[in-house]
Amino acid sequence: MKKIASLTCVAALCLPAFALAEVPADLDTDADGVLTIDEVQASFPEVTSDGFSAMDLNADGVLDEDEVVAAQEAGLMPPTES
Ligand SMILES: [Ca+2]
Ligand SMILES: [Ca+2]
Repeated sequence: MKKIASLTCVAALCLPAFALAEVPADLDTDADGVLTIDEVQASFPEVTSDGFSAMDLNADGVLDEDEVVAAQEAGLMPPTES
């Protein structure tokens, strides 16, 4: 029982951490926490694959929250705050 309780506790602690690392919800249409090029282009058709690659700092093919913030600060992606 003790082990199950501590696992539940860890899971509960992890959830807020994920919530803090969310990408803009209006862009993340499948809500998986990262943006694909399709999701970016759905809102910003002017973003090219080259532009997306420039934003994808770790080159894993998706943008996480840090990369979105960096892209917006660099002017590569328009701000999403309405
Ligand atoms: Ca997504
Ligand atoms: Ca990435």
